[in-house]
Amino acid sequence: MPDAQYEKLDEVEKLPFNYGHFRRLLGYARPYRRKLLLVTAVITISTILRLTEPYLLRTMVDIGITGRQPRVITQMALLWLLFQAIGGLAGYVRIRILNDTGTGIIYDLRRELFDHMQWLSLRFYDGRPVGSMMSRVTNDVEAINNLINSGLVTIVSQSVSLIGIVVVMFVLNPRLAFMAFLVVPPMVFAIARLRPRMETGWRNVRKANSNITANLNESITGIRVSQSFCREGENIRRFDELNDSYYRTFMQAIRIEWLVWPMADVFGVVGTGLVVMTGARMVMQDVLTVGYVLAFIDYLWRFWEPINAISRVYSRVLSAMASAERIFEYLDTKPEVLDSPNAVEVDDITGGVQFEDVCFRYDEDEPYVLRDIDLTVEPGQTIAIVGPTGAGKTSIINLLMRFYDPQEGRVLVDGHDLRDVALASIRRRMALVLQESFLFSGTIAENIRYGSPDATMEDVIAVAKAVKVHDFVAKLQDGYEHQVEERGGRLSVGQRQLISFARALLRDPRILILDEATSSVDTQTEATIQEAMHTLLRDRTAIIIAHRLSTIRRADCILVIEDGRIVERGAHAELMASGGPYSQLYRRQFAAGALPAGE
Ligand code: TTP
Ligand code: MG
Repeated sequence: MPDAQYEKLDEVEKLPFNYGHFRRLLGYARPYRRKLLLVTAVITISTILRLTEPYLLRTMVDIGITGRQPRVITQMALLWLLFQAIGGLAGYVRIRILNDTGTGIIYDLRRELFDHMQWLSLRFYDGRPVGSMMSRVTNDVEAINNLINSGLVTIVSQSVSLIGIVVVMFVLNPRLAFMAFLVVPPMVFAIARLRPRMETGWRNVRKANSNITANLNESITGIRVSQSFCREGENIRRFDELNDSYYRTFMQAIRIEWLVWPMADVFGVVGTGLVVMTGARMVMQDVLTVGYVLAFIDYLWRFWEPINAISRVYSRVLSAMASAERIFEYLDTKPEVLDSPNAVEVDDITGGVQFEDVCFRYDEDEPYVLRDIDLTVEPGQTIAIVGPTGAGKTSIINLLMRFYDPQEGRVLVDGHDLRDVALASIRRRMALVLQESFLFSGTIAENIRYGSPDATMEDVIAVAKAVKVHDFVAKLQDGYEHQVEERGGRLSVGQRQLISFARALLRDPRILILDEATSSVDTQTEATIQEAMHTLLRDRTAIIIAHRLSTIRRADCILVIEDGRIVERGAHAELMASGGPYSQLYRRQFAAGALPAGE
């Protein structure tokens, strides 16, 4: 994989915290707002109860101990126990509800993301590593759960705690409180200065993570090629680089926090020192009792806890924000190929296909791969497309399936411009066999039934017989229930292709599109496929990128494509007689012994 495909880490240090994304993220919590309100209430109550502890301590010291009233000591101890018990119960409720909402939000978000990605156009997929896309649906969504599950609790409980403490401290003694909070402004200033770096830091961590997944995916998928070319060392080197980059970005992001926590501690100690000094003097001047000063110092320590906790959670919020940004980027990508608002539903089609002056390129800054393509296929006809590799044959099919829209010209089916009809209603009547057949993990029967879920087992067997794959399947131990591994791993390429034929045939399409793979079959299978093709083509419009002479000869018209243009068209005999590009191609490709027996 060229390194350019990996996500670039940000070098710019200042990127503003995106409140829009934050609000949008909160939107996902909306369906759970009742539960979240309940949690907030529970957390608030237990936090407030905890805040009474220093005051219980004060009462115990000033009234119980100094005033020699043992009953007050017992009362305070019992109260304290009770509050602890309530706190424990609140904790249980909190964990239960939050796990529930957190997982619920993951569920919603993943589903939305997956749904959306199912509709995205191929152009979206063209330029992105699979692993990096996977990473958004897995890791990034997970990071958001982290935010909800632990981030939210911390933020709510610690904010309540913070506000409570500040209020209590000022109520207890404004002068001491003032001393204690002298250190807050410089601290806030320092954190505000560090924030942009923290944000960039966490964004980079997510990117580095996604690069690892992208590399991993490709390494695993391509392991055969890697091993056969002895690229293990090089692969390890590349992975090391990415792994290293993750290590570095993470350390960079976390380094700032190493600064923040001790800094908070230092500020805390200074504040406490000020309070102890002022408090001691006030006790000696009989302005304040010892119990108050003790309670005050206790509150002050508790004051730093939320500050610490919130600054720690802040990094998690930033990390989740980086993830949210990545998720929203996908959600905001509109499918390019989209039904127009007044798209016509097509009931049935007869199967006529037309290309009118079509020009097409995959990317705006790349050259055209198809130029001035004009062609008409009458319903029921078979058209063969031939031409050298890279000529644009598969691209023609990509347009006919409307995987992409052409930049110029029109593609019509039954006289409807593909851009004006409901795509599903047309695709329903078309079937495509790809150049590289793709099977899904599942049984053979499930794979054949992929495009026609309602088909019965009899139908499945009938099409399998028609394309001559039944005998092979019947020989398998578990027959049609045989598990095909991912991408059809346990089947031969030819077997996979036959199953793809069956899958296409079962749909009984009006227009059948075949992108034949040349090399993958032996002569035995070749003969089998020829027979299968015969069945496949009967009574339908067929557009076939053909490498087999038998198919080509049977075609009503042969199109010869070179360099994105149709250079010749006509029936086999005609083209042979004219001695043009086709006859040359024919001689090169078929006459040199590649001709199947009997042709
Ligand atoms: P294809 O249309 O794939 O060429 P082909 O099907 O005639 O070749 P083959 O016989 O080998 O299957 O490609 C035409 C050009 O378009 C080629 O230069 C590659 C480019 N291309 C893309 O840029 N993106 C794509 O997704 C495809 C399919 C092709
Ligand atoms: Mg091709």
